[in-house]
Amino acid sequence: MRALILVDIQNDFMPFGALPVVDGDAVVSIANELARRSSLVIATQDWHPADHGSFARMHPTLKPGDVVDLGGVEQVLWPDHCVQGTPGASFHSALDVARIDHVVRKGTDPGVDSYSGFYDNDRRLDTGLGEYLMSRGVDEVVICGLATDYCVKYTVLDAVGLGFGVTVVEDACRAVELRPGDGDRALFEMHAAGARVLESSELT
Ligand code: VGL
Ligand code: ZN
Repeated sequence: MRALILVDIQNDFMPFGALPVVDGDAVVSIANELARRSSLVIATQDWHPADHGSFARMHPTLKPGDVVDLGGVEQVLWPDHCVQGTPGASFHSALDVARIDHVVRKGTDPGVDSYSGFYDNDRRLDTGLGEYLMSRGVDEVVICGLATDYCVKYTVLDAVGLGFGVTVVEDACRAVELRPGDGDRALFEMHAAGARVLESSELT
């Protein structure tokens, strides 16, 4: 049984959003096409409280892109984004949400970030996604969305670690690229960890 995981296809990661990903809206139509062909669709949603520790605003001397220690975990600081209940946290309006079977909200604890749809960054809190997939008989996941170098990467690495067969759909992902090349490096890491990296046209 195969499932599709759409990672953080939310307004704040679009070119017009608070944490803009270049060309982020290009993933929406491909994600919709993949969802039409999938019998089980999961979407993750970055869902932060307004005082989340990953927000640079919470660290007055620092700015987005700086790195801090957040509860013992190295944390990149970001502009405020995906605050619970705000328009920025909503899925892109063109995303076919009617096809989504299950939504995983993450990053809700102000003291720890959660790039992965499976675990918090300190790897203590389990979102329940792994168990959900296993309860549905899923052994294979196809993953795409935003951003390649953060939430897609960590979701993919955890899925591989949990023993799922994992395919990343490269043209349905875009990267933040705090440093140029981060997107390609992330794809290389996912491939090295055991994920297949394909174009949507190659997916059967
Ligand atoms: C993400 C940075 C901060 C992502 C989420 O969805 O990749 N990146 N929060
Ligand atoms: Zn976030």
